[in-house]
Amino acid sequence: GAGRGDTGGPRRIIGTSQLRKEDDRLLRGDGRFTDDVEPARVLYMAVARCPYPHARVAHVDTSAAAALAGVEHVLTPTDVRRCTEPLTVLRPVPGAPRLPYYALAQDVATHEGQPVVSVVANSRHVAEDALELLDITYEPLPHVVDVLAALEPDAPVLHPSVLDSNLLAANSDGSGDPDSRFAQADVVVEGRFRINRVTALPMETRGVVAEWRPGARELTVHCSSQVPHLIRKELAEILRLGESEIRAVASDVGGGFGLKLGVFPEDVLACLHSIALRRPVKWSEDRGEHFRGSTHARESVHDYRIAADATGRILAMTNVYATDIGGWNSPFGSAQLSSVVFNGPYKVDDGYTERRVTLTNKTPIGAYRGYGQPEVNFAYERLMDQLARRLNLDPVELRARNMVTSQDMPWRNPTGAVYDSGDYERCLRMAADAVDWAGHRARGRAPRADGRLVGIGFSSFVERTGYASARFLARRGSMFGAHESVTLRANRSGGIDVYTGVSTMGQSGETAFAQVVADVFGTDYDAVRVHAGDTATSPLNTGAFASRTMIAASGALRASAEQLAAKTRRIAAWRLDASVDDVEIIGSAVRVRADHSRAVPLATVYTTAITGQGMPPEEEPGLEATAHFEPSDAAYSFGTAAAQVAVDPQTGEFDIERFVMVHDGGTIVNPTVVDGQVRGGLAQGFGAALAEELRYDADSGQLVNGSMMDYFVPTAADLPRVELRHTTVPSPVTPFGVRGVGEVGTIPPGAAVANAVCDALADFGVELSALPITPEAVWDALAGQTAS
Ligand code: SMO
Repeated sequence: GAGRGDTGGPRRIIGTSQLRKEDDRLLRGDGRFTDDVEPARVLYMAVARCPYPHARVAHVDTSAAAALAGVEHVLTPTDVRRCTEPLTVLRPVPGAPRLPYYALAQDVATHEGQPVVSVVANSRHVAEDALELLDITYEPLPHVVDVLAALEPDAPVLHPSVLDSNLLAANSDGSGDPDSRFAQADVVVEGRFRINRVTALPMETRGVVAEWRPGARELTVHCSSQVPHLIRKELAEILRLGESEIRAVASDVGGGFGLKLGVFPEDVLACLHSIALRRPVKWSEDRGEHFRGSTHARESVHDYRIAADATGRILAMTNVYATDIGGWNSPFGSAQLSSVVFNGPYKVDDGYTERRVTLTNKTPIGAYRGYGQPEVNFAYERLMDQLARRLNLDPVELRARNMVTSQDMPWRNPTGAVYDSGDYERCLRMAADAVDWAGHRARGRAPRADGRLVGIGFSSFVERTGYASARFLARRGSMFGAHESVTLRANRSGGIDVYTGVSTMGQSGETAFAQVVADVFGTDYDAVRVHAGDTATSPLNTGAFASRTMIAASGALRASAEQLAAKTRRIAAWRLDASVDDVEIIGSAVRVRADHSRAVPLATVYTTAITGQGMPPEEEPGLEATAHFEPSDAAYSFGTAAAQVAVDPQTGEFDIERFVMVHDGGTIVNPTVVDGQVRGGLAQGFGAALAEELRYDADSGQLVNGSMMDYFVPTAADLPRVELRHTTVPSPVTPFGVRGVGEVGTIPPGAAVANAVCDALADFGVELSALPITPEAVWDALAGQTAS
């Protein structure tokens, strides 16, 4: 509500820790997630999935299932082929052919968990019982689940009608003359780094409620998505409908993390059932389905090299890698940033990356918080420590010597990424001071009384956040652009309603958007209400990913708030018989600057505009503004994390005793929210660094740990305490100087912890090169090594 008293002077709301607007409803259980949507006459869908990693679907007989009491409809591969187009990819891998990926497997399924038949019944139980009555004949085919084995000439080929190997696409990028720099180098460090397959594991699994009203020709699709406007466009294409016939709504989203980008098979199936039945159809993914049917992340094998001179100056860097995409091109393509920022925060002029996007008989890999950056950070930061050891240099000094400096920026890396601004070395020094790096070096490597060895490791990083379509997307076949948009609408209670297509998935958009509007407009934070995630009410936008929301949306929020404020002041000035330049908006009123007794409540101004009664003669009625904004480029968040560990060299067990994260996200809109975003990302980063790994059995091709019993995700009790510090160098390429903060926490934990363990065990010559870093992995690395 609005109507607050005057607070007596201009104040900034940007930069303050306002309480989150989302929390009241979430803490009271009043959130509205997809599974909370329960329309009258709704029916429930269940999906039969291929149990093999690779199989011909030879025969499908649905008659017994269809005959079960309570079953209303069954869809077969043939039905889907007849009435849909293949699933679209929001961000195609450059050079990749389009695969015939339909919502139900056609002829051949290429991973365990791929949907084959779907059934709708009057309850989920009946629908699942019907799955048992399906008669599906599978002819298992040879499979390959290892990303390097999939590239061997004798590997079974997944999509022979389109490709004669499993190489979906090869992409290379770079500049300079790295080969001759390697030839001239005093020292070269290199290694093969294996990155584990993990899952984003949102608390809310995927889900969809589709409701087709034939008379209205309107398909309403509630879904748990980061990108409702893109879902609408994709569904229109896949279902052969017009966009105006589809309304996509994402209310509360219980975590997205990149997984909830794009249309998945079940979204299409629920829509098809609803269109056929003329009744609402609902599907809620269970956790077992989630592990097999929702995209996985990260898995890749990197061959990295760094060339340096005798002083430790980096001469060249290369990253040649195979990245697993699973059985199909996923809804969001493959993570791109392992190539784009392969050099991290270091000044490398000569370098290249070469990526081989590889098909395997596993669940497709899609986007996940970090989008390729945790992977390469692990590799280049492990190599920086190895380079320091080879040259007998302090790893902190080696890093500092090679970092891009604020004088260098804007600085273009070998793939064309332009680092905007920042003081990378300052974050490194702050982290080193925080963990008393100098004291640690001086103390040497003597074990503690309990025999444990103490190590400290660093990870310096950049995170590419946001992007501009001109620089990043042009000519790459992307189905989206780079802009954000909002509509602001004044209401007669004296408040402002904000409409955005960015859904609410934990990133606090409602809070931050309201802060920017209140700040720019001059009204109270409580007077601004944000309505998120409905394509029917919001202007066409892009969505929440790439840590981009504030970078792009704050420009639209500022422009629309300025427009709305200008008209508000014109109307108020006319009513107050004052000049526009002499009035200001403060809190819930507009007043004359020189005489605060001459004021008019905002509710009165808004009512004037909405009724058109008492308006200045030249003004049109209405008080509403829509603005679109595209940032000029990406902004790079940066920082350094430092981990202190104590390792038992007898067992490989280790404790993370301290973890310091020094981070720069530019101008901070809400300090509490930024802390929460960084800590949340770190929690996922620790999970992937220390424990999480989706394992497939090579012989059977089965996912062996696809349940919450077997896939270890850390809880708060399992995580180290994080000491978080911020610097705030404003970005010159974004509104207000903001940088993205959504994904940054996932990047440094793996390298920082691995470097700390290797520091502790330096006398044993241990070099870790795979994630996750488990006690067993440390013990394996110790085996056969003896202290020097
Ligand atoms: S992987 Mo993020 O949602 O761009």
